[in-house]
Amino acid sequence: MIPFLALLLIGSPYHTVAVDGSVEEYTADEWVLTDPPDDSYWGSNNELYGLYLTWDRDYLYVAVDYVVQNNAVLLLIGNGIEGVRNINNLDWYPRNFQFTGPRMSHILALWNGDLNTGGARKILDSQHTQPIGNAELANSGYSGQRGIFEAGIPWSEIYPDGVPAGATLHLVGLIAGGDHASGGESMPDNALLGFGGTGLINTYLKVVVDQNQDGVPDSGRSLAEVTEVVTYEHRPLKFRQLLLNQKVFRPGDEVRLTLEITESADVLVEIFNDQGQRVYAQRYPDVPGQEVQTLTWTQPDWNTGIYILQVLLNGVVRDRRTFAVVR
Ligand SMILES: [Ca+2]
Ligand SMILES: [Ca+2]
Ligand SMILES: [Ca+2]
Ligand SMILES: [Ca+2]
Repeated sequence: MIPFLALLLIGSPYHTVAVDGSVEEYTADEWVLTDPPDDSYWGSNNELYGLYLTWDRDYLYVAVDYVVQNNAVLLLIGNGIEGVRNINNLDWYPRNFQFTGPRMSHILALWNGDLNTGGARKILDSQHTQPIGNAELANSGYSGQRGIFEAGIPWSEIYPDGVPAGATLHLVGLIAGGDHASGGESMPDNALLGFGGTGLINTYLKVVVDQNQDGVPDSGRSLAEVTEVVTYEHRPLKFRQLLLNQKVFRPGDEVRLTLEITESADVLVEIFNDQGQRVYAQRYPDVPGQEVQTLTWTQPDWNTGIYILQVLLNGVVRDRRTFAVVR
């Protein structure tokens, strides 16, 4: 057994592969996900077949085996430090997916099998992305023709402040429609991903990059040892707490809203007067779930009257509080 195990470890990270749209160089061990060839909503022209992954000291290498026609292929990566749980408001490949568990910090995408319309970007916040510097990209697919979307991403771009001890990635591959559309195919499979509406993602490939916690991507480890498919519990988005600090305000008073929600969401706070006119609106993108948040602002010089404060989560879940302004 021991010589056999030793053999298995050969060819595991560090392994430098050519970013050329071919998966020939990957070992069987680096073929980390196999997805059914017939489980896409769209049928055989829009399928994910598998994911290959390895790394060397400087680069993470990923390769998506896919076919698409008039759809987008996405590979989302969460670095475990930062990112978003809703990618529908991004300035690049916005799609109607929400992520339970890890936040997504990097996105690789292409449209209709064409890398000229694609690339690799870092997700800065719920609206902004920026191209990953020095990313190597290659694609051998065409519209309706199976191929490989392969990328080499510098660790220094995934972890600009250095690889953290115990670094762990989460990845999920998706096929989606056009801007703000959802999807009908994922790898690993996601039981909550239907078609249309918001695509709920809670199952990922988890990759422990630094198991020995020394702040350096590990070498000499089998990918099978450090990868697993994990599912995080999806909690329906709702309010746990919504408190307004006062029932009656005077002009100049600080308004303090205490908020706790079950899942991370975009929060829109609006105030309406008793004529139904909106007199205040403030958007807070990607407010974390399961944490008490305090939002404060100063009451401007409004008229005496009764007002309704409305808080809207992801544009769908709402709650309201009534307050008065006196002079
Ligand atoms: Ca290759
Ligand atoms: Ca598939
Ligand atoms: Ca699938
Ligand atoms: Ca290490």
